[in-house]
Amino acid sequence: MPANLTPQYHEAEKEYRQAKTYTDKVEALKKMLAVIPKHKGTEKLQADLKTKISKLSKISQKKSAKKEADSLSHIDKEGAGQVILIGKPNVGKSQIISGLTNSNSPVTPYPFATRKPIVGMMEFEDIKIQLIDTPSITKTFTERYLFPLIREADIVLLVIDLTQEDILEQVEEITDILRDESISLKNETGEDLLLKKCILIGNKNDSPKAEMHLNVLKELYSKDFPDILSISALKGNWVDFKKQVFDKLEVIRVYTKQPGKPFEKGEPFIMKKGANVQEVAIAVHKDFENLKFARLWDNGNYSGQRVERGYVLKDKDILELHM
Ligand SMILES: Nc1nc2c(ncn2[C@@H]2O[C@H](COP(=O)(O)OP(=O)(O)OP(=O)(O)O)[C@@H](O)[C@H]2O)c(=O)[nH]1
Ligand SMILES: [Mg+2]
Repeated sequence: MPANLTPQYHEAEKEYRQAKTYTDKVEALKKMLAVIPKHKGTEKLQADLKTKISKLSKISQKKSAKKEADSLSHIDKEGAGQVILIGKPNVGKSQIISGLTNSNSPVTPYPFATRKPIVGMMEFEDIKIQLIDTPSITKTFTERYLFPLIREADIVLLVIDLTQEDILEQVEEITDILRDESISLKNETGEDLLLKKCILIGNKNDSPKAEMHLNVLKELYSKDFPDILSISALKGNWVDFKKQVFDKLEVIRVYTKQPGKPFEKGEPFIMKKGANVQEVAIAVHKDFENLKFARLWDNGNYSGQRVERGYVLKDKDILELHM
């Protein structure tokens, strides 16, 4: 029996042939199926269309799931450094992000409220530091994309709930899970281990039991974690927190000044601790590769004296570059 296909069908088929993505192909196939004349002569064709739709839908779903996982496993760095907060459920990671940034990360009394990484910018003096809130990590389930995110971040904040009796397990569970992925948060050496700079954050220090638990943490872990800090994200006492995060990033701020003009404070250049005059000059502009000399102002010893290219800079130094 002839199929007697209609112009609408041919139109949809053309769309199918021209479709570039699996999603578009599936859409076109569905249109073909909708407009195909329904009679005996097209039964085989209808069945073929259904099979194709089912096959291509599966591929398309797989592709978009992979795409999503890929897109979650990287976050572009912004500001003076990228800081990732991790921990077991309900320890207060989202409370920290909400207290310090403009991001609205849901804070809830029940666990697993955070389902996707959430990025916010924390202000510290005249710079901004990027914080990432993450879905909780547990033995039973951990999002795979968290591992590349942790690897890429500049520092890790391991957040512990000081109100709970299981503070040691909280640390061990997370460090074990990361170790299985060759990531170490502890102050140790090990072949093939990626050592991450980490601050152990004991949260909820507004609660009565917190102090005792903090002391236990310090006693047992001060070797593994040279930086242990207790906070109350609820109360929002952020001064030490911000300073400690900045220090741990091990960056310095260097300002520049135009020759012959008074200093006007602009955006600082963020450099790795240990950077010298030449490195800052190149960061300012590649033409400064041929730097002749520089003058330095700091809050102590220098007020415009010449410094060598190899001079190692400190946080808040002001440089005047001469070509
Ligand atoms: N007392 C006290 N409670 C806090 C503090 N910080 C957070 N909380 C409470 O702890 C609960 C969990 O906080 P969240 O910020 O949602 O915890 P989370 O680590 O993001 O947890 P999930 O994303 O849901 O796994 C909420 O009820 C908060 O109000 C704190 O410093 N003190
Ligand atoms: Mg959360």
